[in-house]
Amino acid sequence: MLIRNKRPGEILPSEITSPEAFAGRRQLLKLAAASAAVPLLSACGESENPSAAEKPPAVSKYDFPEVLKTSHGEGLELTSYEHVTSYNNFYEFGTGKGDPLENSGTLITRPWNIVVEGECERPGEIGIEDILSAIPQEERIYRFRCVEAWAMVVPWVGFSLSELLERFRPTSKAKYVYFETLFDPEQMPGQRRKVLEWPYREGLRMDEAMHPLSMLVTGLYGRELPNQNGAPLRLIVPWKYGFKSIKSIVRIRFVEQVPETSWWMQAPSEYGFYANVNPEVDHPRWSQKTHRNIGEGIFAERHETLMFNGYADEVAHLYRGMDLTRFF
Ligand SMILES: Nc1nc2c(c(=O)[nH]1)N[C@H]1C(S)=C(S)[C@@H](COP(=O)(O)O)O[C@H]1N2
Ligand SMILES: [Mo]
Repeated sequence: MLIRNKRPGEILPSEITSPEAFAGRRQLLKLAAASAAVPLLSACGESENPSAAEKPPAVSKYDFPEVLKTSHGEGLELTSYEHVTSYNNFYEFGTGKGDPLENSGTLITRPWNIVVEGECERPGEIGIEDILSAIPQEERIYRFRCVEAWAMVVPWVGFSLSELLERFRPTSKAKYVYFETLFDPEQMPGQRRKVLEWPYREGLRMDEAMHPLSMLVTGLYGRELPNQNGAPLRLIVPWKYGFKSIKSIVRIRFVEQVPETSWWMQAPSEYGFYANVNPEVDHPRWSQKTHRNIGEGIFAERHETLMFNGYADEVAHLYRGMDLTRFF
């Protein structure tokens, strides 16, 4: 059974997975298995290619050779795989940008279950393997902008958050969605020190969560999501600062009241609940008008940051009438 609901049998696998999706997934696994042999053959040719080190690792069972590619992000220059996976914020593995790559090998991502609870008709639990087989994966090139004024352009693999949430039938009382990262100081050595209140917590207003651009991510560059980027499942909300994009999610809760979220709790004058990318509202300690792209070097020309990170046409209506200097 794909979703282990509290009332067994309420959602049948056939209800949530089309036969096409099942067949498609099997096809993907076959393709992945076939290409798993390729690295052996091509390994000898690798020395001819000086950029080999910048390439993603060999295909694994969880890679996505056949994702549907959306037209989003066309014309944007991608940040290299190497930069996306080596310059990270993931305080569970240390506060330095290189720490997550170095320290996240201890995170065990299979099996991995996500509890979905709160104001919904069908609370339950779902495993990452069931998510991968039941929900078609897409590649979407999104800009990603950290509140620290650096940015990346990444070909994320995943699906709209709404696809998962709808399966649990949120009620009309569900005004916000709350997310939690795994808490396990054995696997996440950064949690042995209280640099943040663990577990890492985030939240979205319900209409933000149901917006098609809000994405649950399972991979990048067509490959399984590396641990340092939030394996096996993380959020990406492309019009918000990066801290909203919570990694390694184990709990999702529909709630009536605005939830407490990690950086907002930590420093409410610096990090708001909304955290929409907004060049007009500066962080109290630095400007948000421009950013640099990771990989271009610290002396490269800075780029002008766009309202809602360039996604204003899609999302500005969510905030009509709101004072965005107050609700930052
Ligand atoms: N659990 C958890 N999620 C997190 C963080 C974190 O420290 N812990 N850092 C956030 C911040 S500040 C940013 S900018 C992004 C970084 O994502 P990336 O490393 O994939 O670029 O993850 C966000 N999600
Ligand atoms: Mo960030």
